[in-house]
Amino acid sequence: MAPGVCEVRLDLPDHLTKKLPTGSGNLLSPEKAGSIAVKPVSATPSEEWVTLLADDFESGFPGTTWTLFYEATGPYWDDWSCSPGSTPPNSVGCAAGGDGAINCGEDYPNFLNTFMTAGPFSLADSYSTAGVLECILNLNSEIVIDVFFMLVSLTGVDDWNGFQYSGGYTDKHISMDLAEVPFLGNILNEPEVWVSFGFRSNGSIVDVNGAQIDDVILAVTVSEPPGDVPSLQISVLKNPGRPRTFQILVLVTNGSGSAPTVTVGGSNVTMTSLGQSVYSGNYSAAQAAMSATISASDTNIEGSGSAQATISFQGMGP
Ligand SMILES: [Ca+2]
Ligand SMILES: [Ca+2]
Ligand SMILES: [Ca+2]
Repeated sequence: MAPGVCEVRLDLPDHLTKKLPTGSGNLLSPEKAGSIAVKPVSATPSEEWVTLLADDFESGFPGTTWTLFYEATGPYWDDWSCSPGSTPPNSVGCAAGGDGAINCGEDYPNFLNTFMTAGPFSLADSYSTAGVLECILNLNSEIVIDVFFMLVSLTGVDDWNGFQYSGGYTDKHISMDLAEVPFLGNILNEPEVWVSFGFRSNGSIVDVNGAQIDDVILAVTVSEPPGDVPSLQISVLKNPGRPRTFQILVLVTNGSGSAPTVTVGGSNVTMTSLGQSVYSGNYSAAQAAMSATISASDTNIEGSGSAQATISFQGMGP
């Protein structure tokens, strides 16, 4: 990750003022959203993408899409004309609306605490193998202290997870991989997903404009379901120098897309992707152990698959 970016998990404080979007039933079905001819920047031409949310902020804000959260009477996220972005003239700025709203070129205030959220969006209608949340970010903020957030939640109320940014960014394309969301992991195929963008400042030192975003896109690829449960194959590489330390390799066919769950004698082993549906993790057995049983499992839309393997240390001596 770039400097000034880190993973974050937070709840929205209960005391914030909440302003609901106009209208009701703001769930955009893929059919409805499919008329928006926008693909994520990271899409390759061969993939079929379904856009669940695409907002260039040229049709009013917060409209029927966004719920606003903010301290007392503001300021809060609102549309304005400031940085050109990729779809001028409008973006949304973190202090562009409400009491104490700033104009383009002015400093954001201390103690700003405002979020814009949208959802729920269903990622479960199609079998999704990839998905992204993206936007264009312009940011000037006190480094580390005053931060912009890009978040997702499975409840829409709390447990927001994602990334925080601080410092300076100009027309920066940022994205979150929905198969690897911080703290949540793979959220593809979740039936309800909310997205949020936020900004917070502390009691001293501010900068010009704060955070502005444009061209928010939430999109997933669609493909045929796997048709079968995952199947897993375990291989073990022993370390000749330390015979009870071994590397576990798991090949997953029809997998969920995230790392399989692997345990040895009930202890979890952290698995990382080596690509090509192969995952790797290391385990050290106790010196007295005569054998170790490895269990691996994974779950896709069709169900779960698992595999077991037992390796023996007999005859190795202490
Ligand atoms: Ca507005
Ligand atoms: Ca725009
Ligand atoms: Ca500050």
